[in-house]
Amino acid sequence: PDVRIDVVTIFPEYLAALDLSLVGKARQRGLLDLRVHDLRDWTTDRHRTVDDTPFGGGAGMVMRPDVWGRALDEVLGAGATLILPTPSGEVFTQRHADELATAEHLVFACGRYEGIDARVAEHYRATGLDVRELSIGDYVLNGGEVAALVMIEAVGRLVPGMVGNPESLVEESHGAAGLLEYPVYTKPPRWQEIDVPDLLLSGHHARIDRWRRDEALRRTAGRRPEMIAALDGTALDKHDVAL
Ligand code: 6GU
Repeated sequence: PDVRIDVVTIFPEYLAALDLSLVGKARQRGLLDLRVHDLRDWTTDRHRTVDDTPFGGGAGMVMRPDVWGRALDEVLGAGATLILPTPSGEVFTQRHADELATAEHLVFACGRYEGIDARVAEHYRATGLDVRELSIGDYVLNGGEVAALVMIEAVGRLVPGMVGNPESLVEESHGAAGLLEYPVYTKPPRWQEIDVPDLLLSGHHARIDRWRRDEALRRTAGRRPEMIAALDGTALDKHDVAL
């Protein structure tokens, strides 16, 4: 396989969705070697304990570094990238997805409770591994499992051979243009008394391209003004709509 992904979690069933869709097909076709592990397999006590109370006090429980250490020592290989999904991480973007799609081996360590003892990230960084603490946005989830699903789908669809139509990788939101996508329409041409814009049925391809760019610009300015502010000086020209 071209790509190896391991996920370590106390809820392996949460990752069942990976058997479906593009990721599932890539696995069936042998492009992707994806394995999900139960962290409790590396516990040593009768109760299979993975957490304990925080030093310094405070609410909740913290995941123990010794259990994570035994798990990760076994799952990590020499060239692996270790991903720690955490709301305290850098915000995961398409740039991270593009970069991680070039890695040979990704290991996701999914924390629950108040997080994983900070020495885990520190230790594996000190061994020279690429360790990434990544958040999927500014809201709080109960654990890293759903975040890992999000990142695996974003990375997985970039793996060569996983997307049927290569054009769909080029022409998409957050792509090269740095704009949101234009609105799309299909049949029927009239639905709930709403018509598809006439121009799209006209066959005037140059005018359609112009209209789509203007709609993308208007939509981006309205919904994501910070993306317009981040465009470089060459991104807009005299033909574009005034924003
Ligand atoms: Cl990666 N984990 C958790 N628990 N909450 C999050 C998150 C990650 N990203 C956004 N919220």
